[in-house]
Amino acid sequence: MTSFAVALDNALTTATELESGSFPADDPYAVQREVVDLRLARGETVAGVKLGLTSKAKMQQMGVDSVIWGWLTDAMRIEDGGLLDLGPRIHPKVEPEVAFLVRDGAIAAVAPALEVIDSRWLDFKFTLDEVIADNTSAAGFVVGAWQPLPGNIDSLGVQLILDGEVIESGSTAAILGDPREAFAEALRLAGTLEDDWVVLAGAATAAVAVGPGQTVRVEVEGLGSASLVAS
Ligand code: OOG
Repeated sequence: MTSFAVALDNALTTATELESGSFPADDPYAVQREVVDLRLARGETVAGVKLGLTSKAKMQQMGVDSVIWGWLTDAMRIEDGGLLDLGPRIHPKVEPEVAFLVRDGAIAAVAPALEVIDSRWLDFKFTLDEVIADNTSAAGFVVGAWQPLPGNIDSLGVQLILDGEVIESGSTAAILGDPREAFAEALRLAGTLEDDWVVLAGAATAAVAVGPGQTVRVEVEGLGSASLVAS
């Protein structure tokens, strides 16, 4: 176990930040795996994988320019309409996404989804290697009702709604031109995708900070919505 992984895990469990530049990472995905293994050792199980920085909006917001991926665990799952407990978080943000359900290595269904990201790096300022080591900021996710994959999955309107007000809007086209591309990338990067895993395709818009008492909802044209309440 590297001291880098231990420091990231400590930042996660104590909701404290690390400063960019504090650790060298020769192989950031190996550090990420160690960070996830520490979670699994505490009894969490793998629930799927997530893609990050699949949209230009996110690449610009974060100042990095390549697709990254990380692991989702069961402890990150928030039921649709459920509570996001801010207590153990540092500076959570929410992103509107679509989720895919895996069956036989392929897409079995799609749903509107929210991802909660909570970088363990101070002020969300990190290098590409640092955000990869930090399991790509993964902190939580909400998946709405599963639907059959529509033919126009590459051109659905997406809205992020904070306390009833639309604050970000975009299209599933922002996700690598077609969110199915994100699924293909996830399969390529993870090597294998297991039945019933969730694949989060990456944000369709920039991320938005969420605070106590706020309700966040994603609406994806034709697919419905999913929400959480921060407390
Ligand atoms: C990195 C994770 C970004 C996405 O969907 O683009 C991400 C970050 O912005 O902290 O998950």
